[in-house]
Amino acid sequence: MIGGAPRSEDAADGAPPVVEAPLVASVSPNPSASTAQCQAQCAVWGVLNVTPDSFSDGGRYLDVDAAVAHGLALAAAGADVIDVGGESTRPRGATYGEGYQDVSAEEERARVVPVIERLVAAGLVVSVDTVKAEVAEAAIAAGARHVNDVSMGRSERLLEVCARGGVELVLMHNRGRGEVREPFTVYGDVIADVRAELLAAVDRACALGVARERIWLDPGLGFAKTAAQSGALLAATATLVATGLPVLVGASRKSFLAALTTAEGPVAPPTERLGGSIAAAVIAALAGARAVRVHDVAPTRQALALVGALGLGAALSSSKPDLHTRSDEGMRGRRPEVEGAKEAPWR
Ligand code: PMM
Repeated sequence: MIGGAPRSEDAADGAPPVVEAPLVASVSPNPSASTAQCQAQCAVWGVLNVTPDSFSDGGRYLDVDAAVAHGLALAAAGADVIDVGGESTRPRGATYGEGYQDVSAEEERARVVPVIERLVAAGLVVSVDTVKAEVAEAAIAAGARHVNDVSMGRSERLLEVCARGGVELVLMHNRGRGEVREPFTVYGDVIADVRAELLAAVDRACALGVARERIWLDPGLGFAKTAAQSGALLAATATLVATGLPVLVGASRKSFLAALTTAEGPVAPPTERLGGSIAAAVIAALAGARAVRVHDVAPTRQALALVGALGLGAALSSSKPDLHTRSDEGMRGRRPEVEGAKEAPWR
């Protein structure tokens, strides 16, 4: 059964135990694939939302003990990084109605810091999913090694905190607060525009002291994008990989997976989108993504192990870095302008 209980407790379903790392194939079906190439190159980030209202798991891990237990279970299922978030990013609009609830920095910090401290103490690699400098700073002090910023670097203070902390920074493409409506969803060419806006954010981050080699790109599937736009971006993952920066893709359980695969009638709820989620992770890995952010770690891990075992994925992608080609010049250091859009209220 998909959904219901956290996937990391899948063994309770009677499923055979998932073979964990090392993800090195004992056979090499692709004769040109070396042992190194058979190593799975796509890491798995497990989602841990310490929120009452996230779209797929809201309210389940608000309690510190429950959150820590789930983080440990995600790691046991094979997650390389646990991404801890204390504020829902659920976009407002037709799909999720009211969407996110604003959370003060104090409240968000109180939700995530005790969880991060305990996961770090247990030896796990932790990311904090936040747009707030104060939360990022406290999370880094608690041992977080990555800051996952779904506002694409809107807060200069957060970028400075990341620079000082020397952490890895994920810049996720976004506009407004991810509302899936015009003007946010208006693109000339969604793939080129997302790439250009991300690279402009990279420049802003670097100008504030973040080391370029610590920056990751994320297309921000489901944020300020229609289902078709998210699908197009997923299919074009290689375009971001070609920038030479590591790419993280978060498609897990998102509504576009259901929308693009449902001809008529109601779409599947988040917990019934496992097939699409795994397909999306494999598509991203085959295109060279370096990590996928998922709820269902064990089955994703197995799917990516197959990609690695066949010698496919990032190890075989031979794309040359094309960061800052001339066409990006105009975007450097600028924030993307979305006509008619008010400055979004990220704090
Ligand atoms: N999606 C969500 C939250 N944080 N972070 C990154 N980097 N990429 C994503 O696609 C992303 C994210 C929303 O999903 P959730 O509510 O299940 O956490």
